[in-house]
Amino acid sequence: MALQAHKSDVATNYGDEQEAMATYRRAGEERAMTLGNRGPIRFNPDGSLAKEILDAYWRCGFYVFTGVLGKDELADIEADVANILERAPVTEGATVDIHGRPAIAVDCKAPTLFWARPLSDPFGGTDLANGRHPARMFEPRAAADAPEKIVYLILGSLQFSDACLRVYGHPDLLGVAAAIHGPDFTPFNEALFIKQPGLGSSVAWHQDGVTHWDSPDFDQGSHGFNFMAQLYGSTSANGLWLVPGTHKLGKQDIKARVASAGSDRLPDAVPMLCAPGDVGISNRQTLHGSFANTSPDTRVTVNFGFHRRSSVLGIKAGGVHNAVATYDEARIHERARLIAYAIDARQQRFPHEKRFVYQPFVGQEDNYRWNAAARAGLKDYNLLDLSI
Ligand SMILES: O=C(O)CCC(=O)C(=O)O
Repeated sequence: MALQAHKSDVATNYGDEQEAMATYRRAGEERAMTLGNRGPIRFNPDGSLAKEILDAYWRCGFYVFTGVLGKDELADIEADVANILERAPVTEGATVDIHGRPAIAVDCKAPTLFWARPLSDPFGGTDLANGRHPARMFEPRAAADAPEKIVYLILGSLQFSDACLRVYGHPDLLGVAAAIHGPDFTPFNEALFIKQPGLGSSVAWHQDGVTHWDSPDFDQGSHGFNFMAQLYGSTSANGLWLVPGTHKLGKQDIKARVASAGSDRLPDAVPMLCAPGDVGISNRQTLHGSFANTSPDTRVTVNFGFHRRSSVLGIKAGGVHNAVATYDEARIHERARLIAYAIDARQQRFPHEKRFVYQPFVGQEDNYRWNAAARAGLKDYNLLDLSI
């Protein structure tokens, strides 16, 4: 499977819903631009994150940081994603890639490659992932010559891409994580979402998080956030949509929202609009989803999340991304070594950039130098994802 050119002239559209979708997208784009939740990452002289950014993030449940990744870094990511897709099994269940070589990830124990029929909704209305995607999305018809199945999601993605690992170690993004979750923030998981033109499947409306909804100390930050770095940008047609403010409201009745809308076009949702190199941040409790990509534009999202330590330490969790376990300090530290490696990998590639100081690993940096042995040690690292 190859990464399609950034722009393609796909001949798909949204079928019977084409007109309604076009109107919905235009209205959503207008609403998105009035929210006041986008701009460059800005820190105060004392290193704290600009208050307007924090306020807007907590008000809306998401924010778009503009211009975070430069051209060189985007080129690195593009090359890695193309390489991953070229090394993917030629079809689901195959053990070789398109060139007959042993395919990537077939020997992984942890979940990695997720396949779906082109333009389908693989999760909506199923019990998968704790049944958290209760309503099915509209499934437009794919072109007759489309492949039977495509890879649309890759978990444990840092073991396959140094470029994604380096994004994970970005000093300003880690600074944002520390501002939101405190300096001892912890990892969640990492993924690549790949929405190819005329193929990319939908992600049905959902809220992430399984553990804290009924907790007595539940609050708007209980389940952490995801960064969403955009290789080619994201549009109202291929990008994530979110319902602002829902991260504060507890578990939403998604079926009822869809029923009252009369379709999967939730009326108060807005798209996360990004240029190449922009990085969205989305509170995992915010109601969100994305539509099948019938547009000519590819979306590749380098997705990675963080938690505050108190949301994971001592918590019995799992079942969505890996085995059920109670998370102790040792488990968190072992999983957080990815942050230490990422910081070092980034420093090697961008030596003039300020190196982020990750508080839980201060003094241990020499044990986490990025090299071939460290890379080999990342195999199946996502068995330890902190999945709350
Ligand atoms: O990027 C997408 O389309 C879906 C992302 C998502 O659902 C998530 O990160 O939880």
